[in-house]
This record gives sequence, C-alpha cells and structure tokens, in this order.
Amino acid sequence: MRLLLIGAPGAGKGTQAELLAERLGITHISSGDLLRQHVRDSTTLGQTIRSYVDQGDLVPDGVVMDMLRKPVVAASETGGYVLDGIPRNIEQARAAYKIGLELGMTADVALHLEADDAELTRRLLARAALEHRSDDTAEVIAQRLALYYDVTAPILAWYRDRGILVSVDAMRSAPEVGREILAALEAMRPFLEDGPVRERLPVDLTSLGEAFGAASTAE
Ligand code: B4P
Repeated sequence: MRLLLIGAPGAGKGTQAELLAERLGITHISSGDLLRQHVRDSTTLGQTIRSYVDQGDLVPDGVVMDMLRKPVVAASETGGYVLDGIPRNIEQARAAYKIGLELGMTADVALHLEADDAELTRRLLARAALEHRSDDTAEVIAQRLALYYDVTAPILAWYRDRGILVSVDAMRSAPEVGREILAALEAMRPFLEDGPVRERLPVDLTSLGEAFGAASTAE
C-alpha cells in the first residue's frame, strides 16, 4: 500500500501517518521530520532550511525532492510507504510522481484530511504549549495556513483527476479518523490490487462522519 497524506498544518498528517504505518506495516516518510533533523544536526543545509521553516514558508522544492528518493527506495523493503508532507505544491506532486514511476512505486491513494481553520489553529497552539516548535506561533500558523490554500490545496484536483483521491473528515478524534481511513482502505483493497488507475473514481467520505464515528467513543 502506498499512500500520500495531504492536509493543512494541524489536520493530522503526522498523527495519522504514524498510525497507518504501524497498522499496515509500511514505512512512514515525513518531510517535516527529515527537514527538522537537518536543522537539529546543524548541517549547512539545515541552516538554510531553518530560515524557511521558522517563517512558515515552504523549503525550496529541490531540497525537499532530493531528500525523498532514498527513503522511498528503502520503503520498497516494507512493501509500501505513507508519505506525510510531500507534495506541498504541483511541482512537488509532479516530481514525486516521476520518482514513483522510475522506482515502480507511484502512490495508490492520496488521502485528503479536511478540518476547518479554527480547529487547525487550536491544535497547533496546543502542540506549541507542549513541544515548542519554532513554527507553531499564531503568526506563523496563519502564514502556513495561507500558503496551504494558495499552493497546496490546488493539487487536490490533480489527484481527483487521476482517480486516487480519498477525502476524510479530520475534525473528529485521531482514533476515529484513523478507523475511517483504515475501513476505506480495506474496502478499496481489491480494487487497488487489480483495478487500472484510470478507471477509479474519487471518493469523498467527508459527509460520512456519523456513520463511522457515531457508535464509538474516543480511545
Ligand atoms: P510538517 O512537519 O509537515 O508540519 P505540519 O504541516 O504542521 O503537520 P504535522 O504533521 O506536524 O501536524 P499534525 O497535523 O499531525 O511541516 C513543517 C514545515 O516544514 C512546513 O511549514 C514547511 O516549512 C516545511 N515543509 C514540510 N514539508 C515540506 C515540503 N514538502 N516542501 C516544502 N517545505 C516543507 O498534528 C498537529 C497537532 O494536532 C498535533 O499536536 C496532534 O497531536 C494534533 N492532532 C492531530 N490530529 C488530531 C485530532 N484528530 N484531534 C485532535 N488533535 C489532533
């Protein structure tokens, strides 16, 4: 299973990616973690990266895409990946597709996590109190959200046209969102294994929250 996670900052990409990687036995690749590791290691590249991340700007595409190939190659050993944070714009979407084609590992599903701005901001400010990430300040969060709508959200249409987009209501608790994603992937599995990509239709689960979450309480 090869998955992409797309969502605004705070939508739960990192949270769901961890859960999916564990449940499906696939490799979690997080662009944010890879970038922050460079900053922590104080590499020359890390100093450049820091200036972008701290201001809530996107790190240049070349830097991000150069980091991607090695972990995707490594992921072939686990039989799949969940890519969290890439792509962030159409250039990255095309570049990731190209790398996937070269390695025979293009994404099966692009999962779109949907949540409103008030909830996104609330979550990121709550995380700021715990983790002190340099980019979780009110001002930088506003900049990251604006950038998401400006350059990231438009790529959803590209995945919708390719027939691999699945949209999920991410306003509920993390376990509920995770359960819904896993149920959707399970239902799609035979189709993913056998069906030609071009014949797939986009799936929108955002209005099915009650059906998936109503009977369960947060874990
Ligand atoms: P990321 O590390 O990707 O950070 P993020 O967008 O904030 O998402 P994250 O995965 O951390 O948060 P999540 O929603 O899981 O990027 C950081 C920066 O790196 C970017 O701003 C950019 O500068 C750079 N960057 C990364 N990728 C790049 C790329 N491809 N190109 C260029 N630059 C790039 O969780 C947020 C909080 O919400 C957590 O505290 C979590 O516990 C909580 N939460 C999650 N789900 C919840 C739920 N359902 N209910 C309640 N709380 C929930």
